[in-house]
Amino acid sequence: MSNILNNIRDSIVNLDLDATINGVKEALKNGVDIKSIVNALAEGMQIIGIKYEKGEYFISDLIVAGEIFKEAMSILKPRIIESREETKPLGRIVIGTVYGDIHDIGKNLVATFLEAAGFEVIDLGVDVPPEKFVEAIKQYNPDIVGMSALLTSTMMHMKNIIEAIEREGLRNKVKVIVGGAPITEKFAIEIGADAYGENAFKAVEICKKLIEEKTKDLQYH
Ligand code: B12
Repeated sequence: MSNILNNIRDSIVNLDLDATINGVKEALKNGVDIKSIVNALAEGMQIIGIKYEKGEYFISDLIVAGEIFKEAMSILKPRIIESREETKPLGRIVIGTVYGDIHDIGKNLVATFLEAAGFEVIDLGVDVPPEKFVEAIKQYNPDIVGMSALLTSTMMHMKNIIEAIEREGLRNKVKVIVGGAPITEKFAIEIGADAYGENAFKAVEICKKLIEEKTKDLQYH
């Protein structure tokens, strides 16, 4: 089993689309759980990031890796959605990658797993400015706002977005969860977010807790 997963990880690291896709199909055929397959792909992406940092890979390689990841996810996504736990939405979440940042693989993964867990997800896409988050809160009245950032140069934008939400008097209406490779729990607290999610699986767990907290908040106010 771990052999199949190592193959998937190595295939994406080698930027081999066919081998990655075949690996994912083989894993599914052998009954490997989806979480492990996604983890193997994500681990591969991390290795690719390290290779890029070392100058072994170039930006074009990152683009190819991103495409391979998306292809692999297109096979997994229907299965993830099929395994949906709930029928009645658990809550509504608006999610987006902050402005200046176009990384969306992690954000999409979080959105997919939240959907599978029974959340209604409104995805604002990438490069999302504060006004768009504010508008979306007014339009959709979500329980949770999720923000993703992959660059150290864009992570501070999360603070600006939270401040914009505050300025519009909407901060008490939503819980804010942040995530992305450079984000930490400490950073999340510093910028005034309610929660930090390390990965797509944790994101689901934490969003469920945030909904519980929100229900309690409403009881006391
Ligand atoms: C693929 C990739 C790209 C692709 C993105 C394709 C796409 N559609 O997303 C492309 C080629 C476009 C790209 C471009 C750039 N990239 Co890039 N990229 C990556 C790479 C290799 C992988 C990212 C990824 O998809 N990981 C896989 C996913 C599954 O993991 P994840 O994103 O971390 O998400 C998980 C968690 O973080 C969390 N999470 C994520 N979002 C959220 C949100 C919420 C609410 C929650 C709860 C959780 C959560 O859950 C996710 C799932 O488990 C990383 C390396 C790395 N280590 O991250 C570099 C990396 C992020 N890129 C980097 C750089 C420098 C760039 C460029 C500036 C390069 C350039 N010179 O142009 C540009 C910037 C473009 C821009 N303005 O955004 C640097 C950032 C360095 C820094 N300190 O800021 C990295 C770290 C590479 C490196 N080691 O140097 N990149």
